[in-house]
Amino acid sequence: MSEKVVYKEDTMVNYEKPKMYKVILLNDDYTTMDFVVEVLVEVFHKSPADATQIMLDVHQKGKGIVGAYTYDIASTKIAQVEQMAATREYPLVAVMEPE
Ligand code: TYC
Repeated sequence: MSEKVVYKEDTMVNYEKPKMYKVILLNDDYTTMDFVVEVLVEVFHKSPADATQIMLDVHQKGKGIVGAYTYDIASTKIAQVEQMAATREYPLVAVMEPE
């Protein structure tokens, strides 16, 4: 006797990859190099060596990609950069753009 399996409910599965957003750090003339490295380590979980390399790259080129994240995570990290910069009165800015 053959048996048929019937699922009571269909399950919708989203196979789409989430849209990713690049977080871009902008150079300025006033934020100290040490503070930028501190932000990259604390907010973006970079190693001190990677953070230093990214900071120098931004310093030389004017801007640089820190990483790519989902919209919510990128927004949160940008707000954390803004908060840390405001507390220390530095003009450091990070922005995001779709990948
Ligand atoms: N240009 C800054 C200085 O010479 C250092 C700096 C690097 C600032 C990266 C911002 O995103 C930045 N003190």
